[in-house]
Amino acid sequence: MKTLTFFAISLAGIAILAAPAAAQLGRRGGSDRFAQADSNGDGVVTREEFKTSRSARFKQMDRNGDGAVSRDDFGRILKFRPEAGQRLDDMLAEADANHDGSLTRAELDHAPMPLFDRADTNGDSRVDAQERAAAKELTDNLRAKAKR
Ligand SMILES: [Ca+2]
Ligand SMILES: [Ca+2]
Ligand SMILES: [Ca+2]
Repeated sequence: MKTLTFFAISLAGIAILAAPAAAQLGRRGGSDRFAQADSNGDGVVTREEFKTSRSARFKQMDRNGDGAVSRDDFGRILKFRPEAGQRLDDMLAEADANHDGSLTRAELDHAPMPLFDRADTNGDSRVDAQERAAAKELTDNLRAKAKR
């Protein structure tokens, strides 16, 4: 009975992770980050919106609520969902300033936003539909090249 309960809990954990992961699956780490960040749906993502969305993702990933995102938050889930581990690695690579494998909120708040900066080609701290499309094309091209 005990193992069954544990299994149920694991499944629940996976389901929680699966929802955002599924939303990201189409274009992992690419333009969907902007779609998610566009909280007022006007097609333009401001730096603030992007930052807020990243912070929400942090909250979601800090599953044990200790104020930092690390492998501790995922534990055995990484075995079942390698893409969750990929997302974790991406986030750490982007923002873990002291490279200790644990991303604190302070680190996140001061982390650069290379994805945003690359997309914001005219540097007005807003990524509009056109810039988003261009960024997407660039990502798609890179991906196509990588496949060759
Ligand atoms: Ca944590
Ligand atoms: Ca750190
Ligand atoms: Ca812009």
